[in-house]
Amino acid sequence: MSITALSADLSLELRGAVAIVRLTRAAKRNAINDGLVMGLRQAFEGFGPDIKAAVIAGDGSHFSAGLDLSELSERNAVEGMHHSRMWHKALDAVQFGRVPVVAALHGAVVGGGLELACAAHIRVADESAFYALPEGSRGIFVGGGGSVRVPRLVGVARMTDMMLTGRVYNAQEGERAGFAQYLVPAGQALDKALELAEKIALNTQATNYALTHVLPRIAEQSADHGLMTEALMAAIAQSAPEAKERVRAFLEGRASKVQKS
Ligand code: 1HE
Repeated sequence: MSITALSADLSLELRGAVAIVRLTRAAKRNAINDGLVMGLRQAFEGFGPDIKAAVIAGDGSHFSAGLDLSELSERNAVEGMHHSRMWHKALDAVQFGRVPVVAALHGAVVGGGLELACAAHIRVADESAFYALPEGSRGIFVGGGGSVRVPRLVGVARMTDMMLTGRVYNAQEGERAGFAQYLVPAGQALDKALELAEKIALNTQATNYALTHVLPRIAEQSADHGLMTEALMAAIAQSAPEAKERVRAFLEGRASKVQKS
């Protein structure tokens, strides 16, 4: 295990094949300033082939309070465009990087913090988590990919309501709505996220690639194109020697069965 401070506000810990990226700006509730955005991009673009899955988490009592509002007032419109595009590149590095990413959520998951969480592939929340898009009441709009990713997770109507009315979803409501795929007791989100990441790290490279890079593209395609892309990906995945060995292991009674949960 090794922990590296990537900056004053971000750390990287390696646990075998799993990387844990932590926001370490608890005093400011992990509000995301420009340095943090760029640090996130660097961290997720920097994984080598030994890293097979990642977890993103926040120190302190909240996952993230979103955009660092103290930096907002200094930008004109064009700078605002560049700023938003900088977030897009960073969160694309999370979503379309080398590895599946599990977000461990607790406390505030709001604004840009929610946008970051939505760039992960799986979200695990503990009972303290709450979700909001306070941009609406601050007179601004999402800029970190939220208008693309949030509706894909929970629907346009929910996002519109959250931004127009300031509605806050608690942890239970958030899980029902689809923000989180797992809901665990307070304080257990990171452990659960790590457990999932360790499982994910054991998948074949092709499976993890298909799920993180190909499935979201298929979801954007017409049914006809989607089915063709699916067939191509299925053929690639099943032709890999690791896939053949895994199927053989099952047929020879060497692999686990699917167990009722
Ligand atoms: C901040 C920020 C921030 C806290 N930028 N400094 N996001 C928001 O509108 C959410 C704003 N934050 C909050 O509603 C609350 O801080 C929390 C519910 C998240 C946490 O409350 P609490 O009581 O635990 O902490 P606090 O006392 O409000 O904040 C502690 C410190 O963090 C305080 O600074 P201090 O110097 O007085 O100690 C706060 O000012 C500071 N802080 N949140 C800057 N967001 C890509 S576009 C995305 C657009 C958005 O994300 S807009 C939504 C922004």
